[in-house]
Amino acid sequence: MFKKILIANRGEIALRIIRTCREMGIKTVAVYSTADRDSLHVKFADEAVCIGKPQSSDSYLNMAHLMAAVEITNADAIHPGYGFLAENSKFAGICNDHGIKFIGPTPDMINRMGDKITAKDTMIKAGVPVVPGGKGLLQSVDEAKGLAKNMSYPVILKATAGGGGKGMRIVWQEEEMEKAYDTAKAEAAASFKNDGIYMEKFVEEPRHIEIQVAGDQYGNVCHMSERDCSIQRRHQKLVEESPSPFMTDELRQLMGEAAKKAASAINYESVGTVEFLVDKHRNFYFMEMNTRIQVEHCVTEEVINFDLIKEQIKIATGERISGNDYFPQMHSIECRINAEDPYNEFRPSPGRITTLHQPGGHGVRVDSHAYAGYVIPPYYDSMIGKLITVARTRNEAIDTMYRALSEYVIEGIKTTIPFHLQLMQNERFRAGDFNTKFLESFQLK
Ligand code: MV4
Repeated sequence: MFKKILIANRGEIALRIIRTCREMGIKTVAVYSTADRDSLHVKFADEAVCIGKPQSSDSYLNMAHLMAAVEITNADAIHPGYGFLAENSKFAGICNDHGIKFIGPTPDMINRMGDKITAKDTMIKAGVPVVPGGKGLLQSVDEAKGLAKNMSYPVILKATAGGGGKGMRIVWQEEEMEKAYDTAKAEAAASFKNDGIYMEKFVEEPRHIEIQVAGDQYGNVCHMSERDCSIQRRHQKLVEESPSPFMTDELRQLMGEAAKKAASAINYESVGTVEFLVDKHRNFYFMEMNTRIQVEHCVTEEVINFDLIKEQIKIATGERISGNDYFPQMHSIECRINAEDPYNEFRPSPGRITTLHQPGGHGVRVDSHAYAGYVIPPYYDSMIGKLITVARTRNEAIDTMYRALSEYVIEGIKTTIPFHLQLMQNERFRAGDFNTKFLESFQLK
């Protein structure tokens, strides 16, 4: 087992990882930028090393600074959390070269899922359903027009180096193709230094349903059922839940097996997530695989009663997994508490938290690095915590969430709490009647 893990991250996920390490008897090293000097992850870790200036490129993304921190603290493994370097194959490779275990998959696995055309091709060969579309990169506008005519409009253009919605263009008719093609290519080049784009049939009003998986170093894989992440705004998830209100036992079986096939196809090692689009007829299509722990992993932990970070660390040490799948025993919902103003287009609202009271009680979990007096720096993402509830039924989990949100007091900054309070009372949300377009028509009162 590892003796000391360096956590290459900040905020609630750094704290989340420290907590599991404590339970496992593993020492922790926090790293922090000068803007995070007073952050909770710094106080709760056994050791802490400053790795640079506030800008992520000078600190949490700076591989040389991180490796120096590993060296001076004698850590034997790095946990990357999510975001920052979590899906950076170069960083995973550097860790390996220095004899430091990167707690996650190998660089090759990251690369095979990081390039979306490669990932899709791998899935087709493995027999995992993918959205119908063109084979490989588009070479010209004329090719794009021909393909789109064949599969019929609407279609969607995506960047092969993309993911998470960046650089996508929906094209409804041929007249729009030339402009969409050029802007998609230009955006891809600017965002990813790779202007490769490809085409898919546009699936209208889909749900975003993802399957948690785990694989070990010996080829065993299992799935841990689904999370519904359809409540998103501009590709930012706001609410996640497990199980999905749209799920059936049969669909879970099919999607679970498909997700395991996806993981097995790259001999996946670590915990990971296979994202699917699900249409109204319950057809499902592979979208992408996230080769990291995700923000919303907690709802899975609550419904299967299982510590995913502990599993991730155990797999990294070479432990075997049983290979048994996990099915939801409870219902869990997560609301992301962001320092944003929901009345003002979710504009970031950094600054000092003057008063803080966090909810508690039966069925309530708060994963947060916030405390009274904490100053939220403007340099990083605006999530200051996750409120997670668990109950036997979806209705009860929603009722508990409404009660817990009502107890939450955060003063000094604007937060997404008013948005969540209204969503929990929304009839369509309560009926489970939503898809990825739901928030476009949601009006905050
Ligand atoms: C799609 C799609 C419809 N059809 N692909 C958005 C994020 C990126 N991972 C892929 N995305 C989409 N791909 C086809 N062929 C619709 C989306 C999409 C979406 C997906 C999940 C959650 C929210 C979304 C919001 C808008 C569009």
